[in-house]
Amino acid sequence: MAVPVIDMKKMLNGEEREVTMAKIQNACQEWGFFQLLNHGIPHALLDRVKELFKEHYKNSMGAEFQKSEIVGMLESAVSQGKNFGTTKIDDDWETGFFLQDETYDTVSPPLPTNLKQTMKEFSEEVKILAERILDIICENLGLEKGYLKEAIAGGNGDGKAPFFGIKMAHYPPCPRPELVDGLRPHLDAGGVILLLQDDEVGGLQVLKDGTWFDVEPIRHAIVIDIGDQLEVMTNGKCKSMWHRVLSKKDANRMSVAAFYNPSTNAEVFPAPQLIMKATEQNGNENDNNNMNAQSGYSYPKFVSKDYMKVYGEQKFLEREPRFEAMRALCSLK
Ligand SMILES: O=C(O)CCC(=O)C(=O)O
Ligand SMILES: [Fe+2]
Repeated sequence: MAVPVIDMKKMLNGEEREVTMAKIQNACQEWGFFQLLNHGIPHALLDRVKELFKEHYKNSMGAEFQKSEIVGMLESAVSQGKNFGTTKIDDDWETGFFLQDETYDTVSPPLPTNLKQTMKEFSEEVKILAERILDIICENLGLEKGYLKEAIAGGNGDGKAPFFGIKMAHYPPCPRPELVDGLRPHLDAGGVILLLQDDEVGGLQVLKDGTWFDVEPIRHAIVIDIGDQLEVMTNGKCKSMWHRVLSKKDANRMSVAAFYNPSTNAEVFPAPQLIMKATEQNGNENDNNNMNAQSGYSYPKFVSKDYMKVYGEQKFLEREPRFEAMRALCSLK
């Protein structure tokens, strides 16, 4: 068993298209993670993103990281001879920044012009791919084309847009990888996440049935993963899965993660059609609330920003209390 790798070139031809669509659905439902090949984003652009970001790290980020809190925490833990046993430091061996359309000129450290231009190009391409994926999911689930894109854009009227941002991260070499993760286990909160990972240095892992699986580096692949809110919208037909990044002793890993998330005011709830379908499959005609037939699981309905607020405080904790908080809030009926 391995994290699925799916070649989108095969979507072009009739018979293979069907098989590929089914593979994507299976990956969304069983893994919450998959790698895409021939996804349409020019390979030369991906190479440029990586090269320029690595250079930016070397010139403007690496030295700062060595002065950061997490480096101090690990040093003092080691010098005090702390033995963590199976517990790790409750923080991440990671450095990076978050880019949104309006922060390209204000992000710190400032972006060199060529990286800025390249990231703008990348962001346009990755948005197109995100929307393509959402439509593939719609087709697989029998939802109208554009349903998920609309639901994620949220609100009413004009100016609807997803909450889109790109996290650019480096996981520098770590002297004691057994004491601290690059990024602690967590679920992503949002919609669909598109990730460009290092060509050579692995470390990303996804948890399935109690086992951590590597998301192996594949040059020019894009890793897709599903966030909590897309799981809600698809009534569990796409799953948000636990994942983490291991730190490495002698290697520096980079990753660029594009978050295509619901807008702050988007109303998040399972697609009524999918609830109906689940209810029919369940053979229970009285049950017309948000019930997922397979698990008996009922997803909450909420406004995206309310969820993100709670997630911000509880990112590395279990999810159910966050959903409970949404039910208690009852901001939407
Ligand atoms: O760096 C990676 O590969 C994954 C990052 C991630 O999971 C996140 O930022 O939520
Ligand atoms: Fe994540």
